[in-house]
Amino acid sequence: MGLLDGRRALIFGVANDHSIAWGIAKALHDAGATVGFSSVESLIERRVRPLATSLGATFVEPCDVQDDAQIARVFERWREAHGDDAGLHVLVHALAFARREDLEGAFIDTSREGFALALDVSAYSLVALTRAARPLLRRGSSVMTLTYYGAEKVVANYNVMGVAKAALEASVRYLAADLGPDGVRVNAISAGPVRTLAAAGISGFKTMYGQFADVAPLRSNIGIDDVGGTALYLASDLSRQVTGEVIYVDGGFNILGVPAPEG
Ligand code: NAD
Ligand code: 0WE
Repeated sequence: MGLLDGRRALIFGVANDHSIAWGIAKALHDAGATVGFSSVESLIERRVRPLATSLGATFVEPCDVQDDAQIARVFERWREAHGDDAGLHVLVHALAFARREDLEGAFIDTSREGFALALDVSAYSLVALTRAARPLLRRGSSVMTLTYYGAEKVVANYNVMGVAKAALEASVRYLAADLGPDGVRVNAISAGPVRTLAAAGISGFKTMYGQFADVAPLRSNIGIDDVGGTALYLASDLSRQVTGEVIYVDGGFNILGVPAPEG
């Protein structure tokens, strides 16, 4: 008996087995959910398919979230695969993108194109995916996304991604208000730093990652299975009256103000 027996989840954002989306997929699958995956075309056969197969998943479809036609196609394929009446109980949005040049140097130098790209892929895509999924969502369905503390406070180099995550978190609240009357919940998980592909090569990430474990109240880094646990809570009826929230999986880092004096 699992918390998600008989439920179907569609997960966007698996790139490899370090992805936060993969930690979430494992947790939902372990709780009894049927999981399906969508990712960018280039990752599907080599990266996503083998991982999907290991969870017994057969639904694996490409989608670049910048393309409305590709978004529409994923949900058409979902209907073909599961039937017109088959609901989607859990929608996981775990993707983001900004130009690398916009994740270094000063935020003030962000170009119009770089700003639009980051906001389109990292924030608008949640709105577009949720709207496309809406006919499949049922009373009790749960939509979730991934965010980061740089939405709220300045984190060096996070720059335009911080602005995109602020838009994403606000979008969670507006979507929660739109879908609440249908019994559909929308929430965000604000994760501490994780060594994923999206963190690779970020200048200063390694130092920040190490310092995080020194100062976070729980004195440890977080992992994708930790995010999976909170995702399972958000996917299940355990969180049935929780919507529009940002839930932190960060060892308490976000509560800190002035650090304790040395010694
Ligand atoms: P990841 O690189 O494993 O995943 C990012 C995913 O975004 C990849 O699968 C990539 O293919 C996908 N993506 C990028 N552009 C896309 C597009 N146009 N269409 C479809 N998919 C696209 O990295 P991750 O760290 O697991 O990131 C997942 C989410 O978690 C992101 O929203 C990220 O901002 C967030 N997050 C990450 C951390 C961290 O420290 N790694 C912390 C907090 C939140
Ligand atoms: O949301 C993120 C990372 C998102 C991301 C990462 C990349 C790297 C490769 C978006 N776009 C790109 N584009 C690329 O070309 N995180 C929360 C991880 C992260 O990224 C940082 C961080 C942290 C933490 C960037 C600067 C400072 C801290």
